[in-house]
Amino acid sequence: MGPRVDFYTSNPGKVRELQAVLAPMGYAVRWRKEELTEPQADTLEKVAAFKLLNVPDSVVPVIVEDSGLFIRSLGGFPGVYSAYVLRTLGLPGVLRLVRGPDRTAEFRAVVGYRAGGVTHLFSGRVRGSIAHRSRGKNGFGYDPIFIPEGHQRTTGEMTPEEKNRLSHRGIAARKLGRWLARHPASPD
Ligand code: ITT
Repeated sequence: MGPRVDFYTSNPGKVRELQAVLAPMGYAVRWRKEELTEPQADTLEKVAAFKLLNVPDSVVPVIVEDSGLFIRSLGGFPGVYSAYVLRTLGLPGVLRLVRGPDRTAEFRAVVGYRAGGVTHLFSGRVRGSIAHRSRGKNGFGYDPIFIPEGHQRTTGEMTPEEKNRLSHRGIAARKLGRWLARHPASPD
C-alpha cells in the first residue's frame, strides 16, 4: 500500500467512499473516528478549514470533509446544517419541506487536507433533484431522496461505484488524489 492519510470523521460512509477513490490511486485512508467541533459558519469551506485546525498534530497527512445538501427552493437550506437537519427532522421531515414544482438541489463536499504546514481544500458538487419519496438502501444520509441530474434513480439506489463516479465526494476525492500525485508529502 502507498502513503497513508488519516481521515478524521464520525461518518463511516464518507470513509468508505474516500477509500474507494483513493485506494486505486495508491493512498491508504485510515479512519480516525472522531466528532470534530464544528463552528457556526456559512460555508462548507470555513467549516472544513476549522475542522482541520482542530485535528491533532500528526506526522501523517490528515483529511477532514464537510458536505451538505443545498435545496434551491429553500434558499440552499439545509446546506451547512445538513447533519443537524437530518438528525432532527429525518428524511420524512425534509420531504415535507420541499413543496412546489422546483425540486432542484445540489450536493457539495469540501475535503480539507493538511500535511506539515501545508493545507489545501478540494471541492466537488453534483446537481440533481429531491425525489418525492425515499428510495434505496445504499449509501447514507440523504442518498434515498437525491436523484442526480440525468438519472432516474436516487443515489440510495446506485451501487457505491456508480455513486462515486458522479458524486460531490467522488469529484473532490479525485481532485485530492491527483493533487497528491503531484505533491508527494515529505516527512516533517
Ligand atoms: P463529520 O464527522 O465528518 O462531520 P457528518 O456526518 O456530521 O460527519 P457533515 O457535518 O459534513 O458530516 O454533514 C453532512 C450531512 O450531509 C450529513 O448529514 C450527511 O449524512 C449528509 N451527506 C453528506 N454527503 C452525503 C452523501 O454523499 N449522501 C448522503 N448524505 C450525505
